[in-house]
Amino acid sequence: MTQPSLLSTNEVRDRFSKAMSAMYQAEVPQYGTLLELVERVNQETLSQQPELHRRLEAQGELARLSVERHGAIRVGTAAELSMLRRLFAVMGMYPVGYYDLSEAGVPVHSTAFRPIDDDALAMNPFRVFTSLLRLELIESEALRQRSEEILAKRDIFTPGARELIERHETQGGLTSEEADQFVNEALETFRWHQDATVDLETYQALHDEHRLIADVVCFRGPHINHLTPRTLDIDEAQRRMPEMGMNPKAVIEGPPRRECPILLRQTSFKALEESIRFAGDAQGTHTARFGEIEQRGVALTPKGRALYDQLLTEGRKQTAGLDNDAHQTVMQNVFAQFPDNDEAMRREGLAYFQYHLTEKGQAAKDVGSADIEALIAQGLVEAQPITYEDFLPVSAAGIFQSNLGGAESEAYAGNANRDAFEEALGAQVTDELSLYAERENISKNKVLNSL
Ligand code: OOG
Ligand code: NI
Repeated sequence: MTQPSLLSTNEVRDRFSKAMSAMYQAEVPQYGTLLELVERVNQETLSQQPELHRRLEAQGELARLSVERHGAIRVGTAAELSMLRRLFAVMGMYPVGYYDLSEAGVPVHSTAFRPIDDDALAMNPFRVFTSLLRLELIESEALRQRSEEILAKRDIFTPGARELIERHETQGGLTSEEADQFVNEALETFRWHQDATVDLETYQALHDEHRLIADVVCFRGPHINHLTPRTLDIDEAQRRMPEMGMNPKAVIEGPPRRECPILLRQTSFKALEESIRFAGDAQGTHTARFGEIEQRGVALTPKGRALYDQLLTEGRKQTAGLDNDAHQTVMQNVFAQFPDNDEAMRREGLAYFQYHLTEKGQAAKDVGSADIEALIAQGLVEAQPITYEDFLPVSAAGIFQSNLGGAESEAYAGNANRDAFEEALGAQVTDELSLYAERENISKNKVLNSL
């Protein structure tokens, strides 16, 4: 008998991310409006900036632009987190990076499940920012216990999803038909539930401790709380949000607008108030789901990141309470210290680049030089910025806060615990910086070997 042919994990992820987007558009119609806005702004930006168009096309970024998005979920137990790790592996998504949000007053720590290889990222870079609630940080012993009991009773995965995850693991993949079943079953985990699993009183008690605790503990599953398309001009998209009926958060998070974008800029429309039926039939509301947009730039080296963190801290001291325009002006002044051209960032070792042969380089043979700078100067080699594929803890905290409606609180600060997170996950998280460094090195060696 011939072996059934197995689908690539990239294909499974692509199907899943599209199904997830369709589900979220049906659940949160404003997300559909946001996609329209981003699509329109992206088309306009590309036609106004032919050079950007050319560069994105050459880097293979254009093809993925319309499918590119990230989502976020929050779970309550180690068992849920480690099963999610296995679920995401079916789609070629692996835990990258450790984010401590306790620093910003949110009692969670997080990772991003995402593809890693160049090919996988080029096809569909779908990422899911995944947070684990840290019950150990909750002050009230009674509430902590109550939360643990409630969480112990739920299973956020369907039996079908569990079975197909195991099949993927033993078979080394899924057939096309199994993949479609998997997408349907896995989607159930991320679906919104209008019915809470607890009564209104319990919800209120948890909510009063921290809104996020109620969000994680009181429902059958970790509903996807936002999906985020990638825009090429976040300032323009933010400006137009109100025209299209969306209420944007006060400021765009991250670095200011630049000629050569770095890392990640993000903004969101505020979470919607949704009606909920609580156990015992009481009606109430819950606010959790929102929409976000992001603009991505080049990944920074540890040196670049240190400079970013330093300037961000300086900027934040001056921006408290400012509106977006004033906030961006302050940030632009502060970030004037960060070189704003690719060449300078590369030479100063601030950002990661991928090296390619130019057409001239492809025609050249046995150049016999191992000096990348000389090869660039001769027009044989070109360096292209590597896009940042990860997240930023301070920005993530800003996104959390604007949607939790709370002021920042220091109650949980200083509690990074990567070991505990990895133990819950059942695996180590990959260090994101080592991935960029590796991609840069591989491309450099490939270019040098071929000349
Ligand atoms: C996650 C917030 C973080 C981002 O883009 O930084 C995030 C959450 O609210 O669960 O998605
Ligand atoms: Ni997000």
